[in-house]
Amino acid sequence: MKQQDITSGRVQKAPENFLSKDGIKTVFAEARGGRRDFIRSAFAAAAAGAAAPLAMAQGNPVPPEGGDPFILELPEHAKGLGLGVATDGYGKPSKFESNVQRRQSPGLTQTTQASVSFAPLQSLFGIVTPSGLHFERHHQGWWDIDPSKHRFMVNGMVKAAKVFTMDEIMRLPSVSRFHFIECGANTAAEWGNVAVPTVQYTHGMISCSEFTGVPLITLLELAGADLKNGKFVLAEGGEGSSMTRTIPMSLILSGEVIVAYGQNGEMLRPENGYPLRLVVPGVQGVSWVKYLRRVELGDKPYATKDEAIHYIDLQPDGMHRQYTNLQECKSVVTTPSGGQVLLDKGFYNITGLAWSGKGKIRKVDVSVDGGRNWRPARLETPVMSKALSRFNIDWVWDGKPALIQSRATDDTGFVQPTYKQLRAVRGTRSIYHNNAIQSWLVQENGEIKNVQLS
Ligand SMILES: Nc1nc2c(c(=O)[nH]1)N[C@H]1C(S)=C(S)[C@@H](COP(=O)(O)O)O[C@H]1N2
Ligand SMILES: [Mo]
Repeated sequence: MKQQDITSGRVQKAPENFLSKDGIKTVFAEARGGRRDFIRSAFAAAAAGAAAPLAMAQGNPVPPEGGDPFILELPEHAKGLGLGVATDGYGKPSKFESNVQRRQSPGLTQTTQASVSFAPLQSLFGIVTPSGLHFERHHQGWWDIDPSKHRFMVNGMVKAAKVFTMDEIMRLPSVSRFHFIECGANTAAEWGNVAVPTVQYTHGMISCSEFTGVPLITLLELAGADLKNGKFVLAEGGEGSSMTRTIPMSLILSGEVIVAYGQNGEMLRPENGYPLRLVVPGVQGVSWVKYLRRVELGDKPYATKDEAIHYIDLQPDGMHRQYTNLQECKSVVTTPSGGQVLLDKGFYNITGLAWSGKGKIRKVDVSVDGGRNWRPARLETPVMSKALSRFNIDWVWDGKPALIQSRATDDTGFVQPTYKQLRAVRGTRSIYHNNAIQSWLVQENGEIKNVQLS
């Protein structure tokens, strides 16, 4: 049976019971008043709580009436002996976090061997995607390749073709850098209309890691590459998908393109290309060739299948745009977001992610009234080039319907467009490269829905 691909853009309605079944519903702690009140009452509660176990330890087991037993009574873990060190040697998340998972989108036909999994953005903090939650996109399945048998070849316009073992690559000077990777098809289904209910499925084909490896320029130089006449590099993956992409030399000469073996302090995960993948900062995911086995230096673009017929954008005039390289400036509020529920009026931290394939995020504005008024969010530091940036902003919900949006601006001055602005330029028949402003509707009952404003 042919696997349904994200690229078809066909969508299904999410099953009615989808949210609760999926364990996505997030419930917020009750909090009243503004930020200062909120913080003050939080401190007061903590101070009251701190005294209690001491009092109990001194032989006063009677909790004051109405007190919270979870702070007043000594729990099992305060009395017994905890576990010894984990014997399997590799730590796992708490069992109470088992709903934080990569998932198949309900907007795509469900298959037994799925080819896309989405990262649970609604559950993540900061900018680093834990490696086990990194989104996945496999054109021909994934493999766990024996690194001792993996080879990397540089050929084409070079003095002599050169083959590297992993050991040879890993003794070369390395760099470590934080970058996002976004599939060109991220947010694809939303071109038509609202397609999926949660941020995991609207935006979950993005992840951010610290990658470690050798700049591709170093490996080209070692092979005696003709850097004057070589204009493009063909990158080729080692598994059966014939994943080949053209990378312009301009990106490689800057030293930004990395032949990476490391991800978040350890070797790449097999799903993400172990033992070697290309890191092409700012460029759509498809160019980040996994299981990288060869680069060829040439003097013109290669027009491979994945750039001639895939990852192209049908323009309003009927022409196709090919070789879309940079992922343009984009952002999304990850909490509160679709599928979550606000339990009560009062203070909430609105948080989200912003990124640009062209460089750093300069600012993120947030609106809670569908774009009529905007306030600048706080950007967490450091703000890094072609990496995710985390933003936060205070909000006091008055219990009335609210439309939450974020709008990012990058350091080139590019401002993330509305759907109206994007469609005015790109038309409506695109699949890839949707960077429009996302809207979340907070309803009076606290439930949050994915909506599009026309
Ligand atoms: N060899 C190989 N490289 C590949 C792919 C693939 O299927 N095979 N998929 C590409 C696509 S379309 C994307 S979006 C990213 C996904 O990387 P990830 O699975 O690590 O998230 O890898 C790219 N590199
Ligand atoms: Mo992709």
